[in-house]
Amino acid sequence: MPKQYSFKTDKVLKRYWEDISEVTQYLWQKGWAERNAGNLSIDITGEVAAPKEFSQYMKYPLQKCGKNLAGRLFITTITGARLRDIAKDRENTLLVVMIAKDLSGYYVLNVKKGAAKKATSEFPSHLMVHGMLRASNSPKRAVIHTHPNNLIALSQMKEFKNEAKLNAVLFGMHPEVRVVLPKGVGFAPYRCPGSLDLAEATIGSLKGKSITVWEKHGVVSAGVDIFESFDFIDTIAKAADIYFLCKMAGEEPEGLSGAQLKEIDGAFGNS
Ligand code: 2HA
Ligand code: ZN
Repeated sequence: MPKQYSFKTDKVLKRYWEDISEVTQYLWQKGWAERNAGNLSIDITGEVAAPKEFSQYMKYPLQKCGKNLAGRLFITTITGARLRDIAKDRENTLLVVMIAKDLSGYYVLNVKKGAAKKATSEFPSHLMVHGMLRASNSPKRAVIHTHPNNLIALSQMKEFKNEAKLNAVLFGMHPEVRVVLPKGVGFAPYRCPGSLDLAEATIGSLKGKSITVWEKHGVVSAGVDIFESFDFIDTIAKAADIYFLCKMAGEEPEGLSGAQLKEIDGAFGNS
């Protein structure tokens, strides 16, 4: 492994690995990361030096990538890697990649040339989200995709397959949803995993928000760091859990009233 970008020897990268290990263990323990499910990316541009010469690195083509990502560096999960393995095997689960200046592809900086290790299958979605974040000068740099059971279940139900109804049920189940995510969640209609279509549906639904639900598939969350990104998911997953706990008890949850939500907005300064 090229030494400069090692998650073992580089202090900055090691620190990221520690944080990523912690959060991916949570995802696994929550039951949201079966097999190789889920993936993540963090924009680390400026935190580790970019290489000047690229001949020693493997390059993979990119279908589509925003101009504002040219030359930027990211940590991403490797396609097919198990999130639960990151804590014990950083070298076969995480990549450091740099987007080529001409956007023709991305270089893999931490793996020997020839070792076929590509970025996550959902890289198109991750890149589009990062492009959108940079375009709006957002401080957010950490994107997580995972499969929270009860949010996926909600997105399977006719009743909740639109943004307004999904937000209404989630806001109603717990006051923290309104506190933590006053703009609510997005809703991206079903598209094939890994596709550019899904990436476009993702940014279409994520505008102005921190998290979106992929119909019948999972969520994509963007936070200032991986912990915030996780917290957004955890907050709405709890709301979905509460909804189903009531249903399993044979009851229809009452939900918070409009007046109660308004009161929260006033108390927490939500605009
Ligand atoms: O990384 O979750 O959506 C595997 C997936 C694809
Ligand atoms: Zn997925």
